[in-house]
Parts: sequence; C-alpha cells; structure tokens
Amino acid sequence: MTPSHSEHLPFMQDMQAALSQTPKSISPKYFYDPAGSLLFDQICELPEYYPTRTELSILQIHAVDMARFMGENVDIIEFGAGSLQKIRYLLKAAIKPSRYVPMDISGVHLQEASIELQKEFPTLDIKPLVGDYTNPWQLPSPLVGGGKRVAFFPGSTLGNFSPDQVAVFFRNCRQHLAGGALLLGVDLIKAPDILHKAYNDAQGVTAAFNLNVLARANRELGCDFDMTQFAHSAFYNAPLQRIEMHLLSLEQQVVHLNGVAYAFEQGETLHTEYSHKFTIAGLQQAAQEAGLQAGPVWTDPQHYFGLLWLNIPHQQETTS
Ligand code: AVI
Repeated sequence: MTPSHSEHLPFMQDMQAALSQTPKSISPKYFYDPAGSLLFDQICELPEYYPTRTELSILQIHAVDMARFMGENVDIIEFGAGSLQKIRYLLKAAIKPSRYVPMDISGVHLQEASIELQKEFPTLDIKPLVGDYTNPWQLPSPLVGGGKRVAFFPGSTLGNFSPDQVAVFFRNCRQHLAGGALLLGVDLIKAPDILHKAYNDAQGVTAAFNLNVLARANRELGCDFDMTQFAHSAFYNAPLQRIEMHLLSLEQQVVHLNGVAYAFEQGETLHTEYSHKFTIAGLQQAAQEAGLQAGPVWTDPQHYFGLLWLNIPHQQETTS
C-alpha cells in the first residue's frame, strides 16, 4: 500500500499528529487491524487476563436475569462486538430477540463472526455495522413495533476512553437510545499486581499486540519503525486508576513517515492505551450525570468485573 492510499488516510493523519506532539500518543483504535484483532483474541485466552473469562462467567450465570430486564423482542446493539462470543449468552436467554446489530471497527473480523453467529441463530435478524462508535453515531432506525433498544457494551472497552469520552458516550446513549437501556461491562479496581500481570503476560502476547501498532504503520503507511528498538511498557497508575500502555524507544532514533523525520529520545514513549478501572458507584455517578438511571449490577464473587444495567429515560422524562 502506498502512503497516499485513501483507506489509510485517517491512520496517516493520526500517526502524523501522534509523532508531532509531546508526549507522543496515538489512539488505541489502531490496535485492531486483522493481525491486532487476532492478537486481542489470544489475549482474552491468557491465564493472566482475567476480564474476559470473568465477564463470560457473569453472563453465563445471570443472562436469564438480564434477559428479563431486556423484555420481549429486544433490539440489541453491541459496541466493539469483536468475535461475538459474549452476545451468545444474551441471545440464548433473550425472549424472541428481534434484531442484533454488532458494531466494530474491524470489518473482516466482524463479517466472519456474523456469518458464524447466523448459523447458530438462523431466524435472528443480524445487521453487522462496521463503524467507529467513538465518533458521532449512525445507528439503524429503531424497528417499527419492536421491543426495547438495548446497547450492550462489554469487555471494559469503556475503560479505554478518556473521562471526557466517557461523558460523550453516555450523552450519545441518552440521545440515541431514549427509552432503552445500556448493559455495560467494566473492569473493577483491584490489587495492582493482578492488574500488572494482566497487561504483562508471560507469553508476550500483549507486547506483540502493542508493538503491532508500529508493524501496522510500517505495513500501511510505509514507516520505518525498527521493531527491535521499541519495547512494550505497561504499568498501573494507581492515583489515576488506569493501566497505561506505551511503546518505549530503546535508543535515540529517527522514524520516517511520508518523507518527514520524527525523532525519539532514548526512553521516550509513544503512548498507545489507557485502560481505566472503575468502582461501581463512581461509574453509576458518571452515568447519572449524563441522565442515565442506575439499575441492577451483576458481578463475580471476587468483584473483579461488573455488568451494570443503566436505564435510559425517554427524552421528556427528567432524572434526578
Ligand atoms: C479492549 N480493551 C478493553 C482491552 C483492555 O484491557 O483495556 C485492550 C487490551 N489492552 C491490553 N490488553 C488488552
């Protein structure tokens, strides 16, 4: 691919901006090309990465209860749907679900996963949507005579948002899902060593996932990142309640993008991701500030992960 290839223009522009600023920082959405999506699926299977299996166990135990809150003919929208593993629990428990709209940034992955899901749920109306839900939303119109519109946002992807982006996300829910609900899966605050291990796995899969951003820039943008001279760095920032992931420059070096040279000092980093950890009360408070109403919460015995039900009032309803 040539650097001018229009398909890669947003990545090109964002990488130019990322390398020009101090400190250098790029959106985590660029992790998820086909190679990165496969690496993320591997992360979800790692012994150290507890969020996926913990959330799955909560869904397995409580899906019937969650389905009760969804009601009949539910119209489910899933953000960051990925491999469509978690939704299976809800779809099996749901009472005559009317439609399922999985939304993800990685198109190829989403199409393949949707075809597989359709085989399991042949009568369900599945409408995959390739899109970036961190930008203004474009959702399909509500179904005429359909049931409640429920957005499912699992995996603690909300944790990858900045607090401002979280507020915008809740406001978008308020605007686009009025009268419906949000079922939100989030990683909860816990002992720092457990968090640290989850992002520094022994097999180095998370390191490969992080470094894939540079490999992707080399592939798609014609950059010349020397993959041997950057290292994965992930640590828990306790005061800010977040894991920070960076790519650490091991030496003073210069990288080129589109004919422009960008310098890295030894020890300088390209920040790639925040993964915020939450308290249930803190998150409910943030949701309430955007006009959502706290409902039931399902969690695991260790309180590692939480699934929060948030009601979204009709536009005319006032909330306290
Ligand atoms: C997708 N997201 C919620 C993951 C997380 O834990 O923040 C991405 C990830 N980054 C490193 N490991 C997994």
